[in-house]
Amino acid sequence: MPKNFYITTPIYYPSANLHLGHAYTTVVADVIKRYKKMSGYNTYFVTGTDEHGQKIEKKAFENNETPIEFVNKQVEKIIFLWDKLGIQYDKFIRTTQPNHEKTVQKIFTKLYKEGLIYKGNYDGLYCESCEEYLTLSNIEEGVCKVCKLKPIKLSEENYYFKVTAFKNFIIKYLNDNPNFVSPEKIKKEVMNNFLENNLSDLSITRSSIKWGINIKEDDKHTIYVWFDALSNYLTALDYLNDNDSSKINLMEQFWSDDTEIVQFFGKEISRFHIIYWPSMLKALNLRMPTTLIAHGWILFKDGKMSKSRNNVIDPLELMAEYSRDALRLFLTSEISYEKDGIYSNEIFFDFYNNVLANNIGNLSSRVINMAKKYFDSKIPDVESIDSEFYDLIKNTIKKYKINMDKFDVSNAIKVVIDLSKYANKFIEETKPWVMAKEKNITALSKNITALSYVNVVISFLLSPVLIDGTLKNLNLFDINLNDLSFDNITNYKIVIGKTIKNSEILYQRKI
Ligand code: ME8
Repeated sequence: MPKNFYITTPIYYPSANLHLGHAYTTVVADVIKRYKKMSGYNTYFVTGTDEHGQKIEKKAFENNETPIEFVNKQVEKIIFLWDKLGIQYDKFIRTTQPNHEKTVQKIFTKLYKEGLIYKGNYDGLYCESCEEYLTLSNIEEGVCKVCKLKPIKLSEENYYFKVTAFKNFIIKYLNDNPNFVSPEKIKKEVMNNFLENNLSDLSITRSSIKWGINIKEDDKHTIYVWFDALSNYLTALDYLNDNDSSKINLMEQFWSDDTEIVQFFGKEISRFHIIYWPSMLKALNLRMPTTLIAHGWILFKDGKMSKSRNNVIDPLELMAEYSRDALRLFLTSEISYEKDGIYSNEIFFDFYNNVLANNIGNLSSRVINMAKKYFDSKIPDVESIDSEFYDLIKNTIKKYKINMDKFDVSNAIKVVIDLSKYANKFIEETKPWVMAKEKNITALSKNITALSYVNVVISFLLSPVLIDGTLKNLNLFDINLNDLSFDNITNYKIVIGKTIKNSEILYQRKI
């Protein structure tokens, strides 16, 4: 039976157009999903939009629109962006969808009845941009540490979720399950700064905000965005939604004990995902995710790229200039999730030329041209290929899988890029044109077969990333991606007898 795999991104605020940072999270999740599918898993990938709250209400007002008119337009743009980027999500969840809203009300009622939600008063500071109550540890020089905007003063009656009741459980769970949160540094930060000190119950309703989900228990209150938003990971699986019994039960399939559940998000929302989210799950008697991955930020040399700082890069523009493959490869290989990554137009330009045009694309066209010239485009049948080269290829496949299975996408891709560099060097060193001149047909045959094979391996391993180029390249080598698997890719004979088509420039060099 195939195993199940569930992956999520944060659901993004549609308050402004999404930028390269959002594209980063979504592309990495997409690549992981595609890799898991390639490895034989049943996969489910959820992304979506977080549409309630003060910030959206304000934006809609500024645009002379009702909140729902405003978010509908924004969501259309986001879906367009994901489509352009080739994101294969299985469910796009919107927090304004009736099923989501009803389930959030049910969750509230359930926890309220169990005494895990109670009424109280809040008096303090609030960051409108982050939709978050701030404690002193969130403030630096009078502004919110994350978005650098000034918080407002708030005093209101709220319902609270008893997070403190789960403090010991969460601490023990984090200690007993070293792979639950990655990277380790973030886990420690959340433990030290929030969990072991400063933990208080979470305010989960507002009486001052109209644009939110009403609660059945008190018509003055709407649900606070984070409680609403975190629930999406369950409502996307139709949790507590038993209207349609003919549908497959997604909760049974993708929140079951043997499902691998991976949740990917930026480090600034670690506290919500590492403390509040597991507390909600425990309160609902549901299992914990397998791994929570808090990734770093894409920065400019002088600071974070963010909507609130108005310094964003539009992924659509980069795709129009360089192709979606280029953007997908850049985001997944250049930016490692353990650290922040720097973006600049020059870095992207150099990356494109060095890695895609001069390395991966160049390798393919060199091999195709040589096969055409020396073997009339038919890949020769040989008894063996250079054993050192063959070992290196097999080792690359192994390392790629080890890294991917740890969700270390950037290192997985880097080993494939290294293989491509090595293959180009192999051509320089073995000089097939000299073999041809000396009529050393045996050596030349082995060489061209090995180089065709390495090309196919590179395309297969990069197929979750280079979604257009690898299909094109495999097609040139007369191979169908669906016929390749981790079982047959380790055998060089898969290319023997194939007739190569005419070369095509996969990634045009930029000047
Ligand atoms: O926080 N670098 O939504 P949001 C890398 N609605 N990733 C970045 C980034 C950057 N510079 N900027 C944004 C919210 N991101 C909530 C989430 S989930 C239950 C609710 C990515 O629109 C990163 O994944 O502010 C980050 O966590 C997310 O976008 C924040 O998106």
